[in-house]
Amino acid sequence: MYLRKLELKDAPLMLAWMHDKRVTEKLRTNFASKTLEDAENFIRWSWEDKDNVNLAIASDEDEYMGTVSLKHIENGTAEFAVTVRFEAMSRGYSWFGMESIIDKAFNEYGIESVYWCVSRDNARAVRFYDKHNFSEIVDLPQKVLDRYKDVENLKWYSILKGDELKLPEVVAGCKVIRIKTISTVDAGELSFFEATHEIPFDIKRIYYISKVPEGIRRGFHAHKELKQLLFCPYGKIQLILENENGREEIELSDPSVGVFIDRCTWREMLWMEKNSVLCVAASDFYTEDDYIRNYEDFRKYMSQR
Ligand code: T46
Repeated sequence: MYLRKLELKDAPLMLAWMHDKRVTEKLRTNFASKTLEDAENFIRWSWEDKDNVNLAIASDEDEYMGTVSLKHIENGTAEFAVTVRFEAMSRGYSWFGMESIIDKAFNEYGIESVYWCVSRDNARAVRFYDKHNFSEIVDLPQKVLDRYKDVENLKWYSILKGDELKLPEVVAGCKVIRIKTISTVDAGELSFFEATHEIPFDIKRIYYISKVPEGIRRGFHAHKELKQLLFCPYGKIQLILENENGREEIELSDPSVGVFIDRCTWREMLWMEKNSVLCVAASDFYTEDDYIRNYEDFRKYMSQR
């Protein structure tokens, strides 16, 4: 996936989400009346506009998946916004769009501070931004607040140039760990962990999953007893975990980050970039008896514990 200029060929898919209630229900603008011509005009306008940046989030196959924006660019600040098609939701496109445009804001457009807001009723979005340690802001310029004067219950966030996009510390109760990493000037880095020193189980098996096309999902099972450390030494993989703590996702794209799954947890893995590699250190040998491969069985198993 990558960011690129909006193109006229994106207009039909842009119009499709504008008419899709599943996408627009939480948006302030009423998109239902928009036409194909409106979408095309927005795209043409995006090429000329100096106060706003609107880019397409595209799949590896160059299909338009959504729009990510920096709006009202002035005095080194900009407002961030993202909208993705229903088909692109929970597939890592929004997060990718956000990360990429914030990177561009700071490194290409000379912006020092990016801000945005979300309804406090949108619990999933609030939890997502809180978990990534974005700062809540309370003292916004009146000019910005005036744009939202008819909207109540908003939570405002910001990120400043120099702040790191932080990883959450846990995903669905599973610990996110930093794998020790030694960087070499101009010669990459080396990451390592040592059995029992860094991870709290004896490693009996290591396996890795490779040569997976972009957009493919694997997993769809839980383990009853197996403990595992999952990490992605190359590429980008979204890991979706579900257990008694809820259903949450994390993007694995940094070779020095791993997730330790130490409890019965339903998992799904989405290959966000082709050829990404998922490596797993496991506490036991392979045994099919430890798998719960049916989601209803997993729910039942969890409720009986
Ligand atoms: C997990 C996620 C992250 C073996 O014969 N030995 C092994 O060590 C493993 C891991 C798998 N297999 C066989 C079982 C299946 O016939 O390889 C085939 C593919 O396994 P599966 O469909 O379970 O692959 P994924 O990618 O859905 O899940 C794997 C692991 O199985 C699982 O433990 O947590 O990766």
